[in-house]
Amino acid sequence: MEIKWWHEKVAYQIYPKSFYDSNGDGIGDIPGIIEKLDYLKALGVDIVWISPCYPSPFADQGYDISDYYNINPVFGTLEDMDRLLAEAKKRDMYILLDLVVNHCSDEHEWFQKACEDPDGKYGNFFYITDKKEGELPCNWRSYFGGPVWETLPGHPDKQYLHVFHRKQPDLNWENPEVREEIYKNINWWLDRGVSGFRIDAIINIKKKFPFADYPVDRPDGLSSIQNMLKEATGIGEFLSEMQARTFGPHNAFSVGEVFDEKDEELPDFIGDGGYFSSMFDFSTTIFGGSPNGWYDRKIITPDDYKECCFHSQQRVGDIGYLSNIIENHDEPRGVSHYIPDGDLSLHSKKLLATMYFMLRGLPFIYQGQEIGMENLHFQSIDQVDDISTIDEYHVAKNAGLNEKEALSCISRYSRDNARTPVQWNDSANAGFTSGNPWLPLNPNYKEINVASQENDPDSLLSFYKELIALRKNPEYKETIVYGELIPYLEEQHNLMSYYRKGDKTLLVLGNFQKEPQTVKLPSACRKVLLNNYPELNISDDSVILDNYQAVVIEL
Ligand code: TEU
Ligand code: CA
Repeated sequence: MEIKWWHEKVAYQIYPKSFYDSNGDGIGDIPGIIEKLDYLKALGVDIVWISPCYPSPFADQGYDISDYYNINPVFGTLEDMDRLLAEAKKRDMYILLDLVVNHCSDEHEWFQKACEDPDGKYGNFFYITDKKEGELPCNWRSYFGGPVWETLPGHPDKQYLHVFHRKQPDLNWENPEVREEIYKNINWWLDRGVSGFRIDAIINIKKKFPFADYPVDRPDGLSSIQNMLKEATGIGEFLSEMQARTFGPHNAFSVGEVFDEKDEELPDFIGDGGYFSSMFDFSTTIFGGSPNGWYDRKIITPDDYKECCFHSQQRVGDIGYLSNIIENHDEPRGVSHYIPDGDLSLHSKKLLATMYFMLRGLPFIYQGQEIGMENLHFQSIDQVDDISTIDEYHVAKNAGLNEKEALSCISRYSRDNARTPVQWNDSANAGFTSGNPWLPLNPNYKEINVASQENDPDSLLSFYKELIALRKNPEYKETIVYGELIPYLEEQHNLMSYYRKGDKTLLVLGNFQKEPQTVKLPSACRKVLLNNYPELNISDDSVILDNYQAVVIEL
């Protein structure tokens, strides 16, 4: 694997609406990000990915872009963005933007023009078809519920395709003019000083033609998009063209939101000269998923968690470099998701942090994760803002769940869990805003907040700093960044342990349960590099790990 500038880094995701509000309108903004750059620098972060901050009607929180060349006034101005890029540069930090090009907003000029003249140039920027009485071109279900087809505004005889919300019409990647527009925009941002992109929903850009029905998989009579995607071939032509025209020549970093790729495609996606620099490992986030919806998901256990991580690590090997996460803006909070109910504690949060952070790959921290922010417990569906959660609530109710049951399933998986504002301190609204926050805060901010953890050497925040410092320690960097990952005692229940082997041999051990657990050692420990307890009960050939104890030792 060719060595690149991003391999040794640590990345952090900002969801701008909920990060930090500088002007009291209740919505986070770019000046707010600038104010907190020193906080991120002190944490040890190098790369910052900012979820969409472009003009948008916010039908899907900015993942519906109406102008690719500007900043949403609610977040600031283009000058603010330039200032952010300059301030980041001063601190040796790198800014990534979100590239949302499977679709744009229905309020984008292109779509407006397509509605004015569906047979003209812009009609061909989208997938527009003639309507037939009582019949859709195909039975695909949009990700947010209902058919992917919607009547074209002003044209009752025509319809357009949207795999997400109806306010997110899909762009027609088959049209070279569309691709040119996209590359032009990417290069425009890269030339402005952006270091790369996180690439949204990218596997959806290649559709299977002609439009056809797939097996119905829910009572709504529709079929999941995934059923179509499995049969759509040829995405590689688009992705390699994009790489060659944009990221490649700029030596930019790109991380793809890629799902369902086959083993044999991995070198094309993330091998040397692949479509992307990296892609997220979603194996733990999608675990237990059901075609029926969230209400029917299997709850993940520590053993499942471990198997998912090891499986991804093994299939990627040294073909490329995964980006590792425990949460993002589409997921519940990692600590609430992966730590069994009832076991949440400072120790278990530190264990989870250790387990994923020491994997081979680029670790991403999602805002608030470093202080252990937890899921919100929804009292009613009226508290929910997210369109995906509202859809899943109805899916659960239509399947026969009562209100309480439906609410409990969406509470577990809702995207809004991760979208509540960052908890900066214990003052009103957690110091996030001096106004009214756009989404309610998690009421636990009095206990869980940055200020209370900043000067506490035992806090989760301090532990994240230790993890990052270990990754950057010149003595261990080579091993942690590039070393091979080999599972150890894989069969031992509720134990997650693995070697990292490079010029050193490290062993990462985590007792994923409350009861103490004895673990045999393959050889004597030379040095304890990290421990979420003050003590370690260790001999030459074994160690007894306490309640959710996690350690990294050198052999
Ligand atoms: O998500 C893509 C995606 O595949 C979603 O279906 C995701 O699995 C779902 O949101 C879970 O409920 C990306 C963005 O990350 C997401 O926020 C956007 O809503 C979506 O694309 C559309 O742009
Ligand atoms: Ca604001």
